[in-house]
Amino acid sequence: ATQYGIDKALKELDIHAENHGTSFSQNFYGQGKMISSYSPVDGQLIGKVSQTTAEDYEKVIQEAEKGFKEWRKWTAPQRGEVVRQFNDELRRLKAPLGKLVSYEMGKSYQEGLGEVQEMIDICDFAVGLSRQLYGLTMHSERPGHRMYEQWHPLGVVGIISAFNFPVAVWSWNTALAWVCGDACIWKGSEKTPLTSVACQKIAARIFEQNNVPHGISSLITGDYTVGEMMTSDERIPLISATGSIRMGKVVAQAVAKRLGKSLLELGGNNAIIITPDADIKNTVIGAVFGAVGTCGQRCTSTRRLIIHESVYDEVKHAITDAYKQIKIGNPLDENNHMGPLIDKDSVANYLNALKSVKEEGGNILVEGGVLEGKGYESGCYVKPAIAEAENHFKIVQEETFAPILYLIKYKGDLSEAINVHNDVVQGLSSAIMTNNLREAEQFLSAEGSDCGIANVNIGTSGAEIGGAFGGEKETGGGRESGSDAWKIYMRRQTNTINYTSELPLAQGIKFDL
Ligand code: UN1
Repeated sequence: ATQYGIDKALKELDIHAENHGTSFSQNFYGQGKMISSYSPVDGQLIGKVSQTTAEDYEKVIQEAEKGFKEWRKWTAPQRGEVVRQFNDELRRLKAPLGKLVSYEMGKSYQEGLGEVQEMIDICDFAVGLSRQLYGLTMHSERPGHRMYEQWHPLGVVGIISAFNFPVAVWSWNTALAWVCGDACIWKGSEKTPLTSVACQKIAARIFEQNNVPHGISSLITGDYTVGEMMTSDERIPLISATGSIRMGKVVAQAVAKRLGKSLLELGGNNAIIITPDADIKNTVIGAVFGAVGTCGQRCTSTRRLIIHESVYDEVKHAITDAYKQIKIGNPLDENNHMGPLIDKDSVANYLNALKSVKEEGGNILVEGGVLEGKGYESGCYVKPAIAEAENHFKIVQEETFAPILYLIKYKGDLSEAINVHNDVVQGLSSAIMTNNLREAEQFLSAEGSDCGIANVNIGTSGAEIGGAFGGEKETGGGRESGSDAWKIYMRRQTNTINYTSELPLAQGIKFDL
């Protein structure tokens, strides 16, 4: 690790061996049991944080509520100015933060930098937004009346994020929620606690310099029991949660029970349809990056290729050939394409999936397996695998968070491929590779892809922050990041103002006294 400058990065981010995991300001505290963070890169202990206890949480929520009451009085451009300064700090610390993401989570350093770039981009977006947050004006049916709507800060927002994008997903939520005037409490993944601590330190420092009230950025740490403190808490009007479908169903029910709002970003089972008119060279790049990037642990990772029979063999050979070039190893070494899985549980899931696909009659084209020996001591490095399979296989219907790609053949026209494509419970990201205008438009039409994201001639992963990010069906329906995703972080108020000396009723109702 020292060789790749991890010690220096930790120092620049002010991360020590023991950082308490609860904070509503620059001061970390907490008495809970210690969680150790081991790097999947080399198996080394990076540091420890304490799990948030019920008592710790109570301090955080009370401070957040108190802070919100002040923060909502700041103008949105004033709040935007704080986000702008926070972003300057992210730009300055891009390299060390990208490195820590790579070391604690295991994605390639380039992808770690890319993730911090997403934070920078959403902050820029949020700063611009702080002078917008537009509401509509309407024409009243009554004379001498003005009608319009305005957007007010919502309150305390609870953010639950996953290990795979340990910093960007937090920023998609917070950058918007902060300019909207909300206080944010973040439970990062207990698998990547130090990246959370690093982010909280940056925010708390900039906030303190600007006299932002305490509790506008808070951090809590731990397993699902800590998440439950927020989901069941009626003081939190919005819970934004990213993770598995199983987790999302639990969160959604807990929040709905108290009539709170939830924004859910759950599993994907993303496919690329490859038609007879596809550009094969670009298809290979898009599909391989989509399948092995982040070691197959993006919610947008490519899991299925649905290939027309006329180009099936050509695509199959091109992809299997490309897999031979993939270098697996320390993700901080920029010669490698693919780092480790997050932990050994994840390796076990990967192995089980490979076993299942064989049992269900799949044909393994590129054999997977766990890597051993020098450089692979953490036990988390695996080979990316490819299997020929059928869409209805139980294992193909599931999201396995690992680099396993399924090849599925279609014979008829594009409608058949779209049927196969949509025949899964998830609906996050999708793509078609074709130079045929009719096919591309059919895929994007109401009868086409049923996903929240549908691309033409690019892969399924690597969305830009400017669009709304999220998906349909069991992906949960939430939208984060760009477009008008900010609206969920605010409450809408419709105002009607009568400036006459009469009091006419709407709908022409007569009521004389
Ligand atoms: C995720 O995997 O949770 O579109 C987010 C992408 C990234 C974000 C992925 N911009 O692949």
